[in-house]
Amino acid sequence: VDIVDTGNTLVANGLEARATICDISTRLIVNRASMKTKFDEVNALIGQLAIRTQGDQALLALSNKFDQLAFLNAEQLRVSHDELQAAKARVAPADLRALQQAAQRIASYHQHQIEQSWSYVDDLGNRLGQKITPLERVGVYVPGGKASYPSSVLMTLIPAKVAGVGELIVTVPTPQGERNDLVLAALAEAGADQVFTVGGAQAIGALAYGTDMVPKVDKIVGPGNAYVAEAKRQVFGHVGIDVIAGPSEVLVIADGSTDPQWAALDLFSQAEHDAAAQSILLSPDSEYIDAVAAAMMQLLPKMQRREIIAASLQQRGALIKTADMDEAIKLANRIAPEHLELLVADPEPMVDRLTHAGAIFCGAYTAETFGDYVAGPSHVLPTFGTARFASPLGVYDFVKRSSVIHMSAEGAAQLADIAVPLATGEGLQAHAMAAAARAGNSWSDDSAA
Ligand code: HSO
Ligand code: ZN
Repeated sequence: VDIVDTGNTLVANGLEARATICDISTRLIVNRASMKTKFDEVNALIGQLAIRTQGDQALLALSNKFDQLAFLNAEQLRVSHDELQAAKARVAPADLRALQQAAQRIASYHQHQIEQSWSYVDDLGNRLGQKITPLERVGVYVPGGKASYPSSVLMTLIPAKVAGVGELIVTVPTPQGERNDLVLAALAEAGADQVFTVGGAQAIGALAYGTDMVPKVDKIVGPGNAYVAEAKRQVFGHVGIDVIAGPSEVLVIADGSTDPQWAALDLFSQAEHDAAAQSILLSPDSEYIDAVAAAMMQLLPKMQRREIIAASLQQRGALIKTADMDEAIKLANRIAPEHLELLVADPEPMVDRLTHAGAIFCGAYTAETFGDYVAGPSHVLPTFGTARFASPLGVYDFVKRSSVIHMSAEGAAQLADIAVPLATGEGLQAHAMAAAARAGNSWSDDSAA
């Protein structure tokens, strides 16, 4: 698809960060980073060849290999509760307080998501209901290395805790054996039950199938790289999973009323995560677009992660002039972004019209950063257009529902009249007889006819 470039401005020209300014949307829609699948490699690691057959032996060997460790036995991959507490004690008090305050707010938000069991009695005296049960054991994958975020620990474990999950098993890779105190402190704070310094597909395999050391879980949640995503896809069905995560994205819709620097910083916030991350601005106001572009140019050289920001903007960024706000809304729905920022004077009426977005950030003061850390909702969100069918990670991901049916004598008598012909129509005689018996009727071939 062609890029229609207005040619008048290129963002940060000369600073190697040219987000294209264009009139149409097609480019960015096709320009999402590809989701590479690693089917064969992952299948070999977790499949018949390794974790499933050799368990902890394979886990140890693969962790030593991929994370450059030199452990002699698998138990060394475990992080004890004492170690978690020790890490917490090493964290600067101000940082610990920030973690705890964020944790508080995340917990409060998720309290609102708690779903209650319910039941009602119908006019025949039958009780019908739905019972909510938390999952017994959940595995949480915490990314390691350059994307090791204590905030993500809170954003995954706290919704699970609020849901009442019985046991939380966490895996976090530690390349070169480097354990991140803030991550461990967040794990202590959020109440992880068992923690293993294991990553990649092997971590997912261990959680899904269990080893002597790592307990088998019922569901695996949390973001990870392409190997982790593929591994989750492969174990799905044997265990539950949340979503297959792709690179992070922000789409900003602006009417020109917000300080262009604020918009520039929000676009940078997403870009600084990863060269594959995507930041897009939509605005009907071309002067505003130029002002944001100018702000980006001015800010970029001062950014510590300017290389990553520049790479992300160059590959996937775009500042797009739309005909009007309506077109911006239509495009946003088509893109179904992970994060949608409305830097507009009156955001509320727009929210109703936005159907596909992981999280919607309303108004000039709502930097995505607040959502990333402290507002309350989980920052684990559907990426890659999956907001068309998926939701943010939430309490509902950590519970399941059971239907509950309690028939009364009268209900059985009445509903047998419906069940018997349906069962008979399906050729299932025992079904028909089981219902007829409750109605005090002996089932006969006549009633079937
Ligand atoms: N924006 C990221 C989450 C994050 N930001 C973690 C900072 N730390 C993906 O939603
Ligand atoms: Zn972020």
